[in-house]
Parts: sequence; structure tokens; C-alpha cells
Amino acid sequence: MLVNGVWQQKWQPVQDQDNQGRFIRQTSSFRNWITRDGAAGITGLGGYPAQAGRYHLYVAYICPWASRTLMARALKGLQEIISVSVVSPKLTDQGWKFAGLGSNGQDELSHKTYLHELYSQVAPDFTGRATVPVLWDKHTHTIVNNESADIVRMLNSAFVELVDQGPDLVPADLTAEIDALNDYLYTYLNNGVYQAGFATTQTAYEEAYEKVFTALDTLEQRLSDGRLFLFGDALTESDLRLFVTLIRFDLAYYSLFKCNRNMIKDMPVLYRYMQRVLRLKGIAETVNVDHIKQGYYSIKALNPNGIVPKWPVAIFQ
Ligand SMILES: N[C@@H](CCC(=O)N[C@@H](CS)C(=O)NCC(=O)O)C(=O)O
Repeated sequence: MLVNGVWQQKWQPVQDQDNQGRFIRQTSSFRNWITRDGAAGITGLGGYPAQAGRYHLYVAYICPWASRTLMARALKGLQEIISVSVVSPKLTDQGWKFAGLGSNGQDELSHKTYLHELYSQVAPDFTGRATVPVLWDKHTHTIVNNESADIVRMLNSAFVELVDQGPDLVPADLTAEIDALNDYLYTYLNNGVYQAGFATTQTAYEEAYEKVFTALDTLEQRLSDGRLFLFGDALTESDLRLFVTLIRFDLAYYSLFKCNRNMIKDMPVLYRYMQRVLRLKGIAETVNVDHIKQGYYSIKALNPNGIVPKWPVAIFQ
């Protein structure tokens, strides 16, 4: 992580923990908004109007938070409007490394080697983790936002005058229910699996494990009335949040994070639901199984020798 803009080598014991060994995720620090006309958004400064070709997303395919921004970009037809760089899947001693698309392995856009260099360029005294996703403004060379929840909402509504495509992921009449379900999904499932994986006490692990499987059982039940998606026949933001965890579950969370009561393939309703979302236009391109495997099993704190298990499971069947 960065401390006062300087990279610290001892970053791998991932994130923070409380005195019971529970994993605590860092809160995001760049919270500006792109809006239709550049007016200030919910949490941040204005000055970021929706424009084609101006913004860029830095993502990792392994990262569920980054992947939900990629899903929103695909569903809303913004591939030509917002460009993307994908970092290398394996976490290095200096965090995320650009995938070397430009000559000499540097990012074509920033000419940097590591993501943390982007953070310290923008905020020379930045203290915190250099996380993906990063929404970057190519005009002012700055980070607009590094909170995926905000980015998904911006992509849902800010660009509609440029491209009016795809579902409204947060319809006004469902916003409160979506927010409530999102909170539940985050606490019990999206972050729950990480809390199981990064727990440093048996109690913290078992607490997280119970949350994860309580959520999966609840969702299996909710979806078993024949509905296509969490809120009925139309896809919403909550579906993006559920999908990103489901698609990584059998590949990484079941074994590496010890969420091993059962796999998603053993939960028929959730498995069919996952395949349904995966088949939506543009979604399969946001899932890179090889990156997911390589990336998770490169977390040294959990897997010091970096052995990547063999997989009997084909999630695209
Ligand atoms: N609140 C952030 C969380 C992002 C996050 O935790 N990203 C992870 C990858 S899944 C990361 O970049 N970790 C690098 C680190 O912790 O040093 C969001 O949802 O955008």
C-alpha cells in the first residue's frame, strides 16, 4: 500500500482486521461523479460531464468490484464511449501491474508500470491501498472515482444522452429495495466470502462462513419462484452484485476462501440464474476464468507457493 505517496513493501497481509481477527475493507477515497451536464454528483465535486472518449476504466478481471463496473459498461453499450485497461491478474510485490500493452510493458495511457503510480501521481501524499476499479479522466489526468458502487450508478444514468441502451439498473420505484438488497448482498456475500478467506481466527472464519451460506440459501429460495432476476423479469444493479460473487465462487471462494459447504453448481436455482446472467449480451466478455484462477491463487498471504489448483468445474457449460 501507499503511505504518504510512497509504496510500502509490506502490503500483502491483505487489508485491515479488527481485534477479533475480522477482515475490514478500506473505504474508497476518490468519490467524484460524472453527470450528464457536469453538475456535482451525490458524493463529490462537479466538472465531469458525460463525454464520449474522455473517461477510462482500470480494472482487474479477478476483482468482483471492478467486474461489476465492466458489466454495467457492457449492458449500457458504453464500450465505444469508455475505454478500458486490464491489469495483470497476479498481484505483485507492488500491487497491480499494468498488463504491458504498450511497448516496454507500461500502460499505454499513463505510461506507468504499476497502478499505485497513478494514485501517487494524482495525490502525492496518498495513504491507502491502490485498488481497482479506477475511473480515470483523460482530460484532467485525474482519478474521478475509485468506488465501484458509485461507478455503476454513473454508468447507469450519466451517459443516456450519448447511448440510450440496456436496462435501467436502478429504476426509481425500486431504488430503496435495491439499496437494501445491495447492503445485504455486500455484508453477507460479496464481502462475506472475503471475510471468510482473510479471517485470522476460527471464530471470525466460522461467523463469515455462516453468513455466506445463509445468504446463498436465502437467494436460492428467493429465485425459486420462477422469476428470472432478483426483482422479477428485469435485471437490476443487485443482479450485477450477486453475479460477480457467484461466478468466482466455485473457482476461488470454495477452496481458497474455505467457503466449502457446497459449490454453486450444487445449488440448481442459483446455478441456472448464474448461467442466465452470463448469457446476457456482453457479459461473458467481462469474465476471464484464467485471470480469476491465476489472480486469487497469487495472494501470497493465503497461498504462499502460488499453486493453482486443477479445476474439474466448467462454468461455461
Ligand atoms: N470499495 C472498492 C473496493 C475495491 C477493492 O477492494 N479492490 C481490490 C481487488 S478485488 C483491490 O484492488 N485490492 C488491492 C489492495 O487491496 O491492495 C470498490 O468497490 O470499488
